[in-house]
Amino acid sequence: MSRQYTVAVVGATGAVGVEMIKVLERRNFPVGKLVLLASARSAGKTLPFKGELVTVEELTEDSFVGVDIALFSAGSGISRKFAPLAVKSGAVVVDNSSEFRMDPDVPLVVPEINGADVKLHKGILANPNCTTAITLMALNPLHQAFGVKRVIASSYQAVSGTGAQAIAELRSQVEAIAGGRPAEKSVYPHQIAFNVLPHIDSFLNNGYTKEEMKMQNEARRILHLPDFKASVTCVRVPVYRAHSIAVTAEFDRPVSVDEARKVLASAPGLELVDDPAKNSYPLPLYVAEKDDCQVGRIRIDCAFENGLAFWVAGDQLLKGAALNAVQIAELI
Ligand code: NAP
Ligand code: 3JN
Repeated sequence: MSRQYTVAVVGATGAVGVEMIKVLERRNFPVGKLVLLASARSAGKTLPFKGELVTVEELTEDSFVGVDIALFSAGSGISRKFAPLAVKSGAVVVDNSSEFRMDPDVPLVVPEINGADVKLHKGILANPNCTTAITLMALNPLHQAFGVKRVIASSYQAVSGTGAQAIAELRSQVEAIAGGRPAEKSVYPHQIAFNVLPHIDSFLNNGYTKEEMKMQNEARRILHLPDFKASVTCVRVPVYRAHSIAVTAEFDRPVSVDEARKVLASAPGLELVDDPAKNSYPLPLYVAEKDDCQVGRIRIDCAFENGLAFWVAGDQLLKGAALNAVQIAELI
């Protein structure tokens, strides 16, 4: 019998954690034992896995005894404290937070792009930011063909990117407004229903947000391109699930729409959905719950030299988080 692993999911009750459990089951990951960890608030709750109910335990310093692989998605603070403890206990950690993404000792991996980097790990591997991962699924094949120089992009990010409470906030605001009641807000600084917020994560001194700078910083590591430049505006939209990104990329070499389509059509983990005459282009509503990202609206950019504009969408809970993390675990 092939080896079975004890796998822990940290943040098991969250928007990402729940998807991790489903992805482990769906991809038939060799899980001998599943350990579900969350805060004390969730201890005793049960979640389904392979036809059985697994009880959630409170995360403590002793949680990782006997754990082979720990998938973390409970935010940076939890990763900072508990990922090194998990490694000390003998586990390999795949972390979804930004805590270790820029650490040179921690590979930052999208398996379809730089899967070979996993072998450089010293116990912790990092999953990129979801908007970055989805953008690079389309940008990297184009980069391999034409050599990317720089990018200008705007994101349209679903509320599930903020977590379970934000999904509930959009739902309750929509219901309140439809019922003629005032919309109450607690997660976002403004009403999200019937609105768009050009504000994701905290603002930095340069005027960008942290979320916006992740694209440039993380892409440099994933693409192994230290001079890559990206100017990004991240926007929260009242969509439940799946992020979309409008990208203009400038390349070293001339590009054509036909060549770009050919390259994108054969890229792993990516589906070409690009027939504007038939109103066919990627939409968050239809890419939600799919493993593959989708790319379309491919056109020669009319402002940049050797420029191409395109639209890419993907389920950020899957390729942007749970699926990518399990793919990394499969590689190790
Ligand atoms: P979420 O829905 O708010 O879930 C947070 C999870 O963390 C819950 O399971 C929560 O447990 C757990 N947690 C919170 N405080 C804890 C504590 N003190 N001890 C143990 N567990 C604790 O958030 P999410 O959307 O799943 O995102 C989680 C993290 O994944 C983010 O912070 C981010 O770093 C990363 N990420 C998210 C996305 C995305 O699209 N959502 C994409 C990429 C990366 P309780 O239920 O017990 O509170
Ligand atoms: O807001 C989104 O759509 C994605 C959110 C990602 C996120 C949320 C809280 C903390 C991150 C992330 O993965 O970059 C973090 C983090 O910095 O760890």
